[in-house]
Amino acid sequence: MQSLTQENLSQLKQLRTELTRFTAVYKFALDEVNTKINILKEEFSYIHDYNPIEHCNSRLKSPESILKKVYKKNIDFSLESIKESVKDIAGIRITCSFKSDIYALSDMIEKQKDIELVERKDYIKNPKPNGYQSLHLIVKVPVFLSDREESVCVEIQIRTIAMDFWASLEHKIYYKYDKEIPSRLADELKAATDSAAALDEKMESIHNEVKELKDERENAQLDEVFDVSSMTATRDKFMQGILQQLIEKPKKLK
Ligand code: 0O2
Repeated sequence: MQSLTQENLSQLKQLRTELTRFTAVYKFALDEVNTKINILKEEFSYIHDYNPIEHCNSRLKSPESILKKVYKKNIDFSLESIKESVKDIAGIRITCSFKSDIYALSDMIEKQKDIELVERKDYIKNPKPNGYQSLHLIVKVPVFLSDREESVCVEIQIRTIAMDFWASLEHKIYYKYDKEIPSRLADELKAATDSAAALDEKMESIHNEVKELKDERENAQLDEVFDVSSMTATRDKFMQGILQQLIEKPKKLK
């Protein structure tokens, strides 16, 4: 890595200040996507009796880590090139209970009219060599400012609780060993990702079985309420009552 000159350093300082201003628009984009996710979450809680969203966290990349990425990717030190090349300045991570929820949720997000899908990386269907699994979407959302409209990138990572557990542990190990994970640990991590995937499969199949039982029970209850034969019997009884009254009334008049 080449050392920084005095000129580079003062350029960096200036860029850092500019970056703080620059990231404000990403915060607004994050707010917009967070609102969308919260609406979905609340709609699910009010209307459906099941919520696919377990947790949702968001973060803005700090100016320091944006600069690190710029340096690592050898990008021009200009806001225009950063905007073009660093797509995860605004990031949202959503954890779902089950794998099918991830795809259902990403469909709901992708279908929204004001969302433009820029990139979709499916590390669930194609896990990374280390075992990392997650669905990554890079979307653009419009941000309406006082004097202009900007289309801003937000990275959305969607994964199950098990995938998230694995990724945060791997992340800690990765930094603990300064990105050089000993091969024994790397193998164990790889085995752990298979166990996490098996757990996801098992939990989802149990969930589906429980759902089927619940649906069957609800259908049986509905059948009872709307039982045709008992409805016919009630109607017949009602009609008989009216007939009886009609027959008895003239008698009383006599
Ligand atoms: P941070 O601090 O979490 O933001 P990019 O560098 O984003 O332009 P890349 O690497 O192809 O291009 O993007 P990718 O594969 O979509 O990964 C982006 C983010 O996914 C990473 O952001 C991590 O958050 C997460 N991620 C990707 N691979 C792994 C992995 O193997 N393990 C874990 N734990 N997380 C992963 P950053 O910027 O690397 O870090």
